[in-house]
Order: sequence, then structure tokens, then C-alpha cells
Amino acid sequence: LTLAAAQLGPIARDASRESVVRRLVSLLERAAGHGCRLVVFPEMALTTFFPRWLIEDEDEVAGFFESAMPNAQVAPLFETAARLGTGFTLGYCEQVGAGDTMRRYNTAILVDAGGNIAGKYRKVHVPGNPEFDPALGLQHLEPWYFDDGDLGFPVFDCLDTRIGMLICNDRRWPEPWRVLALQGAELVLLGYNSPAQLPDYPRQNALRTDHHQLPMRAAAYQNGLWIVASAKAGHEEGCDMMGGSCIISPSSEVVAVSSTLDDELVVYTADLGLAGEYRDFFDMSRCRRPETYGLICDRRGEGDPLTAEEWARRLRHPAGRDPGT
Ligand code: CDT
Repeated sequence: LTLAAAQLGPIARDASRESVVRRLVSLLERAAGHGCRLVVFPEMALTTFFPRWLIEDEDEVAGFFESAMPNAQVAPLFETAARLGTGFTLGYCEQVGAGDTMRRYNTAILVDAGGNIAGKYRKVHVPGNPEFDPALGLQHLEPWYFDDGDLGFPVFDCLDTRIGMLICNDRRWPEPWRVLALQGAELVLLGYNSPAQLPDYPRQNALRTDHHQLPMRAAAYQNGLWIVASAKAGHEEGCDMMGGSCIISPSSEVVAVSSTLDDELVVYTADLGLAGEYRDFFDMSRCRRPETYGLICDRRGEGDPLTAEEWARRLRHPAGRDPGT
């Protein structure tokens, strides 16, 4: 199966949907020209990464969300997929309902080669702070804007394989990969918006690319998965975002990687049979011991579950920072 990560360069805060969709359509057409049948667009591929700001103007916030998918502005992407017979995944900000019952999710959809929505995932591991904290060098306010995903980690039959989706921070956690593998996923598609530097954790800066690849390489190997990871990259509204879009084999090898911080296609023809080979090697059905893994589901963190208050405090004051200052 020929796959592409369709990395995006920066998207300006005031970029119109039409201008962004034109970029996506161009990448999809180029990917089809390379024989790709499935193209992975980044997390929040229709907008700038607005959770870097606390925006109090509700009209502006609402403007970053889609309440229907497809909609008139995004329709050309779906039409192009159907015309070319090339599926895609798209990350976007989803609004469901209005008023008191409104929910907002960081969402990805899987669109098949006929241009039809075949699956949806809503980001479970929503990272960052629930409120603006002037003590922080980097604001990352996803919990301010987004509800936790409520769809679990579903797997979809599409393009003769089984596909799961994850979004950005999800990749750093071992659990979702395993949950997808236990449902027979062979291919996991992931979009991300990751800052190139973490001013509040400067010792991690030199390791940013390692910390991006390491969990995915381990997940690919431990679960027998092909992984396609697609970045929103480059200097976006004053913030440097990582590139490094890549395709990872079940052998744990990074078999293709982007070389720019702009719109770029990373293409690779995957032998999906390799997923089965690594599954056979581990033989999870015989060797896993779920009866000994109960704590994974019983506890959120080390020791007893955190209270909501402790959780909020921890989010506001990363390790090493004095909560009193
Ligand atoms: N978009 C996203 O999930 N980004 C996170 C950054 C968290 S920094 C507070 C990531 O894991 O890359």
C-alpha cells in the first residue's frame, strides 16, 4: 500500500479555509501522482494551532471549528479524493451541538478512496494547561478549548487493511497503540503539532526529535504496526513547530522522513505483511498476561488516582517549578 504523510508548513491565524484546502488538494493530487492510495494530513490541518493563545472572543474561537464535515469549504478535498481514488485522514476542530450541550473535540477522520467518511477518532490525551499561566514560557491550552475524546480507540476496515488513528500527544503514551493492535490494526495514522522547543523543560530541547520518534518506533515494533506521522511544521505565528513527518515500519525503522519545514510529501510503499510477521513473532495471544496488568486501568498515575485538584495543580505547575511562585 503506497502511503504518504502530507506535511504542512505554517498556517496563518487569518488564513482562509479556501486557501488551506487548496494546499491540501494540491498535496493530494501530487500524492496520487506518486501512486499513493492513502494520504495523512496533520492534526488541525485546516487552521493555525490556536491553542497557543487564550482567545476570549468566542466568535474567533468558533471560527476555528467545523460543525459539519464535509462542509462547503472542505468539499473540494473530498471530491478530489473520489476523483483520484485516494483516501486521506484529516485532523480538524470539531464542534458538536450548541449552547449548554456543546462539545468541542480535536478530531481526525478517515476518508476512503470513494471520498466517503469511513471512520472518526477524537483525541484522548489532550495535553497542556486548562488555563493561562503567566509563569509558563509556552502556553499550550488545548484543555481550555477541547473536551476529552469520547470514542475510545476505534479501528476501521478500509483499503483492504485495518486502520487506527491517533493525534499528536497520543503518540507518547504506550496504551493507545496496544489497544489498537488488540483490535487487529495494521496501520496507524497520526497528525501532530509539536513545538520544536519546550522553554519550560529546556533539558528536553536537544531530544525533541528523539522523543517524537522513540515512542512510535517502539510502538511499531511492540505491536506490529505501520505508522504514518504527519506534522504541521515550521515557523507558525511566532512559534517554531517540529517537522520530521515520517513513516515507520513494524521493524521499528524510520523508512521515510521529511526534509523541510514546509508543505512536503513523504511517500513509501509499505509491505503490510510485515505487520503480521511481527505479530507472529510476539504471539500476543499466547504470551500476554492481561491478568497481571490490572493497575494500568485502575490507576491514572503512580500511587492512588489523583484528585481533580491535584491534577489541576500539576498541570499548572510542571515538575521543578515552585507552585508558590
Ligand atoms: N498538539 C499536541 O498534542 N502537542 C503536544 C505538545 C504538548 S507541549 C505542552 C505534543 O505531544 O507534541
